[in-house]
Amino acid sequence: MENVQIVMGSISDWQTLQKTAEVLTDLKIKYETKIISAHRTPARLTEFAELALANGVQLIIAGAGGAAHLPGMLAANTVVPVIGVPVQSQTLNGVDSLLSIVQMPAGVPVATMAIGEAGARNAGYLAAQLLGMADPEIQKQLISARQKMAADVLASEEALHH
Ligand code: RP5
Repeated sequence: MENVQIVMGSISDWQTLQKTAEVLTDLKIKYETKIISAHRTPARLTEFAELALANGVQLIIAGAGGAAHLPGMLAANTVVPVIGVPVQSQTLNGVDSLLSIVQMPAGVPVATMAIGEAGARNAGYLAAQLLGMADPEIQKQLISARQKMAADVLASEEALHH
């Protein structure tokens, strides 16, 4: 059974991170959600990350906005892979979030997605692709999701002509 953790910095990030959850659900991958703030609950962040490996966590998907230190600080405290989702902030449109998440020093990577909803959805797909390397059932789900995407494009073109 897979162990994927979706962690967000604030309840206000859920609007974005629920897109990750939807993709994982579509692909029949179980996940847990947590709200852990790098700035408001720093001790909880350290504890969660330090225990992640021992708790069997396989992947952490972390979304935050603004001074988005959550994904990087989780990555700093564990060798479990971290996928980062920059939440679109009000003031700087998420460029602040993106740069806070992507510019990690060598040795402590965060696999950083695009800003906002597309990034949140891709975090789900990337998690599935990584888990799929050791799980043929997940790979099957991914292949049929890709086929559906392609079929939707053709159907949209068809609709254009009518
Ligand atoms: C970050 O600050 C959160 O990830 C969120 O995106 C942003 C704003 O948080 P709230 O003030 O809405 O709780 O910690």
